[in-house]
Amino acid sequence: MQLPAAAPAEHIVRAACPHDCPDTCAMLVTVREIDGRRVAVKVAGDPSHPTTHGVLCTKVSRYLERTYHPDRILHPLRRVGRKGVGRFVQVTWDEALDDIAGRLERIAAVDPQRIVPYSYAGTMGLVQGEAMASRFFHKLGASFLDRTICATAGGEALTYTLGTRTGPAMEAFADSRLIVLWGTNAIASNLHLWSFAQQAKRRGAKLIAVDPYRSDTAEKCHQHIALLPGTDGALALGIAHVLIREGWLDRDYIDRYTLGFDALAARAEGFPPHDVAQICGISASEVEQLARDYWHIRPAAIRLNYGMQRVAGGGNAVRAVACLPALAGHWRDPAGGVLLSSSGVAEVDGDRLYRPGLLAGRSPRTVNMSTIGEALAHADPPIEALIVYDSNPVAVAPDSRTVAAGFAREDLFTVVLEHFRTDTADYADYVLPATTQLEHLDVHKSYGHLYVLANNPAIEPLGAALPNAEIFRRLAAKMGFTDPCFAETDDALAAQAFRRSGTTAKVDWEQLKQAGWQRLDVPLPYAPFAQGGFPTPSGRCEFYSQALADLGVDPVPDYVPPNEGPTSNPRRAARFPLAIISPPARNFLNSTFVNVTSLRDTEGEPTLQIHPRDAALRGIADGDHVRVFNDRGEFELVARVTDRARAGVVVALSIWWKKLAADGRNANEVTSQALTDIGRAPTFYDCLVEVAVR
Ligand SMILES: Nc1nc2c(c(=O)[nH]1)N[C@H]1C(S)=C(S)[C@@H](COP(=O)(O)OP(=O)(O)OC[C@H]3O[C@@H](n4cnc5c(=O)[nH]c(N)nc54)[C@H](O)[C@@H]3O)O[C@H]1N2
Ligand SMILES: Nc1nc2c(c(=O)[nH]1)N[C@H]1C(S)=C(S)[C@@H](COP(=O)(O)OP(=O)(O)OC[C@H]3O[C@@H](n4cnc5c(=O)[nH]c(N)nc54)[C@H](O)[C@@H]3O)O[C@H]1N2
Ligand code: SF4
Ligand SMILES: [Mo]
Repeated sequence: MQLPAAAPAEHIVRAACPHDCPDTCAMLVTVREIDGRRVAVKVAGDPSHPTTHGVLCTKVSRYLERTYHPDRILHPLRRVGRKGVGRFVQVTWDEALDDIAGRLERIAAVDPQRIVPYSYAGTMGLVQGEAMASRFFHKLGASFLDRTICATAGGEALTYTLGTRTGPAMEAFADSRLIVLWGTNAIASNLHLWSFAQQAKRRGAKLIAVDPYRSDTAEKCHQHIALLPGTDGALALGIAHVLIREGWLDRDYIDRYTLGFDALAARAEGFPPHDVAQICGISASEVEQLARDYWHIRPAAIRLNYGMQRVAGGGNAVRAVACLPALAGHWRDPAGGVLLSSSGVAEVDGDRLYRPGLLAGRSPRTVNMSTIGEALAHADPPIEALIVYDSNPVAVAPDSRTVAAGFAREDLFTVVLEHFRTDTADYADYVLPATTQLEHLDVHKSYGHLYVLANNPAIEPLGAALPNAEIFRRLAAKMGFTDPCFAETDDALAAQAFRRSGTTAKVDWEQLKQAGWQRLDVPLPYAPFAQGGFPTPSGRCEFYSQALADLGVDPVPDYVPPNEGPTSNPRRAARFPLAIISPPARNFLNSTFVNVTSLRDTEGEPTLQIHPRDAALRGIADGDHVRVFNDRGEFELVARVTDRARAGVVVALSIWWKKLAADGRNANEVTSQALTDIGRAPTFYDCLVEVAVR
């Protein structure tokens, strides 16, 4: 850990928020010298950073409460009780790592693919994320993990259409005249984009939310289109239908920069507003009006978020929406187009950072993290060891009963790197104490803006905690991995994170550490597709994708109905008539922060928002304890009878720690392991249930 040797009594450290959030804020940490120790006394947003604007969200404003939490795991722990119970004894690092290395070596001697990493975005840092970890697993020859739990349906769909993941700059939303917030509760999950949308609103822009739920964000928009979950593809094709019918088309843009207009027009022909209204559970005039606004109010920007792609047809829906700006010519303006993710812009040097060369010609099987329940039960060869870091699968993975049963297998060896005793840590054979963002070094790109950031360590690691990269470095040493890349420091890892070409050509790690953040080398203003230039195989915006056709997927976006809905599965819908969605709670970040008391107190308790009509049909009154169930499982919450939930849809803001809920369960008891049409991703919001008073 490189800290200045003689720090002044109080100083500011430039840092970055590590969380899985598109805003990737630049943070300033105030550090005070107390009794010869550095203590972080304040975190704040960097006022000079153009998207952070000096503001951190409520969650990360409490980062000190999280870091100095009395429940932090500060020493390695070995399990002594039954799996799931969470009884551990403290051991030394050497004891833990010797035993872990021995166990992994014995399994690897039979077949290293029986060892599986399980990680996601607990930290988005490139160093503490996968850098040393993937070197370790590559050298070992462990199974690959397909990291699909969040974004691959939309991310891949967007890439098939536009060739990459980018869109208008976050700041540009201030200049939009029409903003469609499509499947996003930006106030909760994209606060800084919301503040640019607010600026636009003050200048007279119209804001429209497309969301089954009247979220905090939808409530503050001029209009809210409350469609049924999983029907967005139909709505987007309905808009295309009207645009084409009315000739509201940028013919020049379509001719020069798109591929497959006729095929898309033929498809959209089948989605007249009246039919779309039936599918989406809205009115035909809402479809007509949205299309009219989308053509006449310019510039028009769509903020699409991952909430709308967690359904069977999530990939096709994202493709359908992503075609709209090209039809109407909105990409011509920096404040127009569609933003799902900007993660394609910064160019990570994967070969140097992750060293796939260590595989030395082996090509291990791939395990999909979204079906980990199924994989733990039936994978062949079986999974014998799981190394979990930056993730809490027992709380966040779908079909939780199956997942928990898998983690409970006595013949499974599980190591969890964590800050806290999460639901997952309770199943570990070893829990290894990891540092938080204040205690380690990292480098960050963003999926919501166009900057890279440095995270300088502010304080020494608490207790015996170690950064993830150091844990994998030490484990590599114990396993006898002597390749020089395992000796590289975190600083050296950060320095090789980005390509020395393209948008990251000018990123200099020494400078970045000093400055805290740097804009990627992209034009200002940023209008990535103003003159086409789509990095697809055809160089055009692909309404028609040959690459999808080659995979046996429909090459033209279509409406793929939910797996669990009245049309696709009427028998199931008769038994379980309500669709449940479990989108992010404002004061949690996935399952992170649920154990921070002040934030949990603000969220209160797990609640189920239910429409008065649906409540009346079941004799449910506000405040009743209700049971939500289907054939996969059940969980309990307190009913909130409110028309914020549209009829037919119930809302359980998430993701609660199971053990902090009264019944020890959360929304993933009822979600399924079914995957999306594109991207092999989970379908959390494609789920039918019934609700009853307990
Ligand atoms: N406070 C907070 N911020 C977060 C997170 C968090 O847990 N809490 N999670 C982070 C993560 S991991 C991610 S991936 C991002 C983005 O995460 P997203 O999942 O996009 O989250 P939101 O934008 O909060 O909410 C999505 C919205 O989509 C709506 N929705 C659900 N189903 C459908 C549908 O079928 N169609 C449409 N149109 N809308 C639907 C929900 O009602 C909700 O209002 O947010 C990140 N930021
Ligand atoms: N029902 C339902 N389920 C969902 C969703 C939903 O909307 N509804 N959303 C889905 C989405 S979008 C996502 S992205 C996933 C998120 O799932 P996960 O990626 O598992 O996210 P978290 O639940 O926040 O868990 C991250 C864990 O990493 C730990 N961590 C943080 N930093 C570090 C570090 O530096 N080192 C180590 N070792 N650990 C660290 C945290 O303490 C935390 O326990 O959940 C998915 N599950
Ligand atoms: S969670 Fe998001 S909004 Fe909050 S501080 Fe981190 S990056 Fe910023
Ligand atoms: Mo996510």
